[in-house]
Amino acid sequence: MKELSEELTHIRDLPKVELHTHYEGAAPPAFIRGLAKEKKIDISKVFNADGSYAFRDFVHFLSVYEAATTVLKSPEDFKRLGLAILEEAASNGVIYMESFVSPDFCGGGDVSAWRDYLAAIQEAADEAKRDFGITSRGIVTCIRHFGPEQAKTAALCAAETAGDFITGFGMGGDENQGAQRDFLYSFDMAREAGLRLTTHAGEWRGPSEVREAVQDLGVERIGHGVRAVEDAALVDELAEKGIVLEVCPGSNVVLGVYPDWKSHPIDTLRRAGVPVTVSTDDPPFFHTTMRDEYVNLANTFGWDAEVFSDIARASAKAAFCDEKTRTEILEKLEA
Ligand code: MCF
Ligand code: ZN
Repeated sequence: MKELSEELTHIRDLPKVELHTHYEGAAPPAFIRGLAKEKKIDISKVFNADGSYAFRDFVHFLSVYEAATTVLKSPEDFKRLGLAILEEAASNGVIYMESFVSPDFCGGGDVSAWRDYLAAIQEAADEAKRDFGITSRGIVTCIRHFGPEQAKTAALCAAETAGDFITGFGMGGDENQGAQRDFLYSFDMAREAGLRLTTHAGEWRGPSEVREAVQDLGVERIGHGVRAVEDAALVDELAEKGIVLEVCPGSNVVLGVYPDWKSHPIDTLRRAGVPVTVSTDDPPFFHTTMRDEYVNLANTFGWDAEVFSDIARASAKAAFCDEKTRTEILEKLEA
């Protein structure tokens, strides 16, 4: 491996705030393989010969994700996974992390079962805070291609457990199916329960999808949102309203939203005044870490430590956490 310059080493090691990761999507392939072996479940199709996750394109990625998730059966499995994810993130300098968690994979949308899974997820978060110094929160997420009816069960789970740890509600999945407004009932229920809102938009569909996410669902953050760059008026609107983009450049390049890092619009959006943040999405799937994202951004766009510090502060300001926690994160970033 090429040695990093002093400046790049400094950038790589900066404290980071990560707002967009999917709980199961952060599972190392070896972790999933180990559970599959323990439980004697054959998910060999999920892996390449070299042991990495195998997928051809976005739609295939979604089905491989779901297949990998079938080995995560008990609350205890989710606790073990949580500890593994948070330890890895902390080793990349992440001091605060938000994860999408889905009742669909944790009890199938049943509120009482969800409470058991959530208790295990929270135990992992508490232990990781104690042992690795990383603070975390959960965003309950409905899955777009599972449809609006199933999303209502996720929203109910979210509303019933809204509090110190579950602080947001969101939507991921196949953006090419249905419309944002089909999920209004669920987003309204979550909003009424006091949850903060985000949704994946403008990853596969263009600017109109981002506009609909803001106008129809009233979200304050957008997962990805990068294709907003194709509409100058929308870019101005996002900047003016301070709508935060949870940008995951490595994910976009691997899934083929953009052919390479140079073509990625994160720098254009940032220069236009849109609040951009940086995340890994599903790091082992996309062969990335927060350190890799930082180094690639510095190499591609010439960003210096000041740009990354600005981004970390903007991320802390956009975090779905209480004000005391936000102050603590901001203090850690300054230190
Ligand atoms: O951000 C990436 C790609 N775009 C859309 N959705 C997802 C991504 N990673 C995971 N997801 C979805 C997927 O449907 O989120 C769900 C998965 O089943 C998990 S949410 C805990
Ligand atoms: Zn995502």
